Amino acid sequence: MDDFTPEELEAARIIFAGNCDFMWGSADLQQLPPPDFTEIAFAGRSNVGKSSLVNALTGRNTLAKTSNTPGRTQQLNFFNLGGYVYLVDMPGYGYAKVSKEQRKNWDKLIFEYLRGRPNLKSVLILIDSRHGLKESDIHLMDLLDKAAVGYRIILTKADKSSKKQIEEVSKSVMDVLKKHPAAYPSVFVTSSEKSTGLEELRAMIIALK
Ligand SMILES: Nc1nc2c(ncn2[C@@H]2O[C@H](COP(=O)(O)OP(=O)(O)O)[C@@H](O)[C@H]2O)c(=O)[nH]1
Ligand SMILES: [Mg+2]
Repeated sequence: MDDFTPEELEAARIIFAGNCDFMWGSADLQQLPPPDFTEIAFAGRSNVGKSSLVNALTGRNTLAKTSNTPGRTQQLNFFNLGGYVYLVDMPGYGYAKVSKEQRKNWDKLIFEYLRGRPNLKSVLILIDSRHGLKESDIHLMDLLDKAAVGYRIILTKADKSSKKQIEEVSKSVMDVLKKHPAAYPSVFVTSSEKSTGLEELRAMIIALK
């Protein structure tokens, strides 16, 4: 994990405690909000905890809709954090019960968004700390390498895994990251449930800005 000074942590805490409003939901690329601020996108498989992490970071339980049913968020949801940053809750992937047609639409929407968004600073790829990287995660990493958009790996649901499991998953993720040019070579461990790693993640998002 990255190191931050107490001042950086406090500044980030204040920003995240301020306004954060749902701005926009886009199911196609003709309707993106103007690229006025730096954007940080939350990507990952369905059910990995994207919406929960957006909520936990902003301290709002119902800002992003969470769900027990995988595959619910089908659009790009933009949240305006304090007029500084857009947080983007992305539609999940890797859910088995979608049609080929839906999968193709997802790929197209995501790839075009990733390639064409000038203010997109970084993509946070969320990985379940119990399961590690799956093929669909590697597919996204390849897309991001191609689009030359930087990304980082965030492990989620740390409260559900043992320390040993987290160490093993982190190590195997790091081995894969070394082969990916647009990846930042570090792994962040979080739990939205127990607020683990959230202070540092807030500071990291502000530092990326
Ligand atoms: N134990 C635990 N469960 C979590 C955590 N984050 C999310 N979940 C649960 O995982 C499920 C999917 O979360 P959601 O945020 O909707 O995932 P998304 O599809 O990636 O947006 C929900 O039932 C959440 O309550 C976490 O940190 N710990
Ligand atoms: Mg979601």
